[in-house]
Amino acid sequence: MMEYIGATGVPVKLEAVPVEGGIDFHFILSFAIDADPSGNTQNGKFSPYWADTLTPESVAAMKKSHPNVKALTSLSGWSLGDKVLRWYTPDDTQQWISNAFSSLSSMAQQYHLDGIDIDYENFPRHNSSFAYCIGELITLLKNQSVISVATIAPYHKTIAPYIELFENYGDVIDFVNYQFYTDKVRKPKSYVEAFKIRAGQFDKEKLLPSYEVNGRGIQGDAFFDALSLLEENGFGVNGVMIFSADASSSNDYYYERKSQDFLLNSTVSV
Ligand SMILES: *[C@@H]1O[C@H](CO)[C@@H](O)[C@H](O)[C@H]1NC(C)=O
Ligand SMILES: *[C@@H]1O[C@H](CO)[C@@H](O)[C@H](O)[C@H]1NC(C)=O
Ligand SMILES: CC(=O)N[C@H]1CO[C@H](CO)[C@@H](O)[C@@H]1O
Repeated sequence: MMEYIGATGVPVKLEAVPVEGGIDFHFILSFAIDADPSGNTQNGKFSPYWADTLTPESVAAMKKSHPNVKALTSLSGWSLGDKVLRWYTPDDTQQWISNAFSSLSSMAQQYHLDGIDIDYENFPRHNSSFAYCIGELITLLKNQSVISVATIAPYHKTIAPYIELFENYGDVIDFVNYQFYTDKVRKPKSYVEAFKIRAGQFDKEKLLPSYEVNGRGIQGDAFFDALSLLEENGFGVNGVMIFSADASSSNDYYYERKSQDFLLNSTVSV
């Protein structure tokens, strides 16, 4: 499981989210941003901007009570306040990588993080530094055993830079949290078609179906019909990404419960 949490500012709590044993459950603290509170970029120095209810102590407690829980932070996201965030080409890529490595290492230690997710959503025209900087950053964080998990979160408009990243650094990328809800497919059959397309662009074993709670794309139990249809079409459902816990508290985490049920059922059936 992949669960984004903390992006909207509501006082969401990790322990409110139902977590089953037997599945790796990744909480993705949203977001760590290379910017000061006014949105000025900091040359790779990332700071935490998730809900302040998600404290280091609460992460430690959740991991202690649920050994299958892992904590990640997602880099960037769409915006900070009313400022839209974008990838920018650092003047000195080595300095950017080094600053990102140090700031994320401190954050990982403070918040007991196991990994990072990459969620840059806007790119300049000349974007070739993205794959290099992010790929080298993940490689270094893994090599120095700061993190053990790395995921990426492309959507239909950001496919090109993420494909470049995946082609060059796919070995260090564990899962693709593709935002299927941005493809606006609402029926199980078209969901499977969309999955096929993205599976061809990334790696079908690493690609996870995703769901936006109270959001865009497929909604309600049709999502679970889509998961079954994926399996019937020979796509193993190796996990589910949900955006986000902030919205799920209003429906008692229905999609988290049912997704874990689905994953446990399919594990049993293998
Ligand atoms: C880190 O990189 C060095 C040099 O390439 C390599 O020898 C070492 O095995 C790597 N360690 C890990 C944990 O990947
Ligand atoms: C999991 O399996 C049980 C027992 O067969 C079934 O009742 C339930 O609907 C399944 N859950 C999902 C989400 O498929
Ligand atoms: C290297 C890379 O990712 N280049 C892309 C930059 O963005 C344009 C569209 O905005 C793509 O067409 C390029 O492939």
